[in-house]
Amino acid sequence: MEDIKTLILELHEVGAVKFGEFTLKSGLLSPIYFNLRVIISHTVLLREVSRLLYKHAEEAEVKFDCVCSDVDTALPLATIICTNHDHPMLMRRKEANDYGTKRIEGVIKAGDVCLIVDGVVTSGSSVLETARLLEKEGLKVKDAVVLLDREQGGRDMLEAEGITLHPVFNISTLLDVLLDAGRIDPATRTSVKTFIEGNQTFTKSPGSSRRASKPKRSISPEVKEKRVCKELSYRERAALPGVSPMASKLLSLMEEKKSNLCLSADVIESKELLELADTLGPYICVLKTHVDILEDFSPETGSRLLKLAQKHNFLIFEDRKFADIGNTVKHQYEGGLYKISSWSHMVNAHAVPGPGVVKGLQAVGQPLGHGCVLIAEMSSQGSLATTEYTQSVVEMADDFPDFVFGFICISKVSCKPEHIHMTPGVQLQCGGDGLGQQYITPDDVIFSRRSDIIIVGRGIIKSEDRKKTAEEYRRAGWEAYRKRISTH
Ligand code: 5BU
Repeated sequence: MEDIKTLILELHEVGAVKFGEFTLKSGLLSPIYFNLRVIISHTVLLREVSRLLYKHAEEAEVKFDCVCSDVDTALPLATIICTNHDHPMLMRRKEANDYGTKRIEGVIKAGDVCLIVDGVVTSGSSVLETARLLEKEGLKVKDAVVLLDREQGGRDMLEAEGITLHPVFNISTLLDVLLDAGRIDPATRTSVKTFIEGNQTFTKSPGSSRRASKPKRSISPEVKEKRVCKELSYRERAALPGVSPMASKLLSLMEEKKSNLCLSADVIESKELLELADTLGPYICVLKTHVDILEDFSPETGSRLLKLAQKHNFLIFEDRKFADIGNTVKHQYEGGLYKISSWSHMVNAHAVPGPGVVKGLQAVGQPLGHGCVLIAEMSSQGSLATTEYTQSVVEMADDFPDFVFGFICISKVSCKPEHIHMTPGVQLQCGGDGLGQQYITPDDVIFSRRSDIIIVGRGIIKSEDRKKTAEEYRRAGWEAYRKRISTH
C-alpha cells in the first residue's frame, strides 16, 4: 500500500491527475481528469507504474502467454513489462492499417492466453474491444491489468463479459490518499464521488456474473437527484413532456417495430432505392438517403419514397449535412432540384456556421413538422469534431428544443432523454473501409456507448441476402437495447 500511496502522490505531482472542470469526450463536464501520457517524460515514474502493474498481475496469479496494449498510453508500460520479463507482445491499433483491416500487430499464436495492459478504465469498452479483436484472431483473454479503475462500471461490465479486471488502485483510494496528504479538500473529494456515482455506465443484472456480485454502495437521495443519465425506455421517452414531435414519433415507432436500425440506402439509382425501401422497410425505423448521389432523381422518387415510408412506418432522413449560413441552407433545404423538405422527415447539420444554420433550417422544417439532428461527432478517422466542439454542439441543441431532436455521434453525448443519438460507422465486425470509415458493432454502439440508433449502409447493402442481413442488424441493435434497459 505504501508503494501505491507514493505513486498516487507522484502522479498528482506530475499532473497526471487534475481537478477542476473538464469536458470529457462524451461531452460531460467532469471534476477530475486523468492524463497518463505525461508519465512518459518521467522515467522513474514510468518504470514504477510498469513494476506495479506487473506485480499486481503476479499477486493475482494471472497466467498468460503474451501481453497486449493499445497503441496509446499503455504501450510504453507494456513494452517495459515485456522486455523486463521476456513476454512476447502484441499491440492493438485504434484504426485499421492502410492496406486492410488488420488491427492487431505482432506474431499471433492462436490458443495463447493474452493479458491486456491498460491505463485508466471507465466503462471498460476499450478493454472489451481489444479483447474481442484478440479473440477474433484465436487468442484467449481472461484478465486485464490496469493502473486505475474509475469505478464507473467497467469492472462489472468486463466481469459479465468473462474478463477479470485487476486495477492497481481505484478512484476511491486515489481520493483518500490525496485528501490525507492535503492535496485536495473534502469538497473536491465529494464532488468527484458524486460525479462517479451519477455517471455509472453499467449495473449488474442478476446472474450475469461468474462471481458473486459485490454489494452495491447505497446512493444518497441527493446523489440520486443528481444522476445525470437515467436510462428510460424508448416508449417512456416518447411520452416525456418536453420531447419534440419528431423525437416522439420516432421513439414510438422504434418501440412499435422493435427496431433501432437506420438503413443508409447509399445507391445511385432511384429504382434500387425504392426497392430497398419496400423490401427492408419492415425492419427499419429510419431510411437514410444521400439524394445527390442518385443519377436519376426526379420529384417522383421523393413522393414514392414518402408513400413507402407510410406503408412500412419508417421516417426518411436526408443526410445532407447542411453547413452554410442560414439564408443559404434555407434555399438548399426547400428549393433546388431536390426540394428536400417536401419528402424528408429529418435532416442533419454541422454546427460550424453557428446557430444561424439551424435557424434557417427551422424556418422551413418546423412548420412542416420536420426535425433536425446536429453532427456532434463523426465516425471517420481523424475527425475534428471532438471534446469542446462536441460539447458546444450539445449546448447549441438546447436553443432549438422544438426542432433539433438529437445528434449524430459515436457515443451518447447528451443526458437529456428527449435527445436521440444516431451512430454511423456500424457493422457486425469492427474494422474500416480504407477511406477513413471506422466500424464498431451494434452492441458497442447501443449497449456500451448508449447511443439509440445504429446507422448501417454497406453492412447490409453489400450483403448477399439484404433482407436476412437487415433482420440480423435489427435483432443485434434491439437485443443490445434490451440488455441496456434491463441492466442500467
Ligand atoms: P456505411 O456504408 O455503413 O459505412 O455508411 C455510413 C453512412 O453514414 C454513409 O452514408 C455516410 O455518409 C454516413 N455517415 C458516416 O458514415 N459517418 C458520419 O460521421 C456521418 C455520416 Br455524419
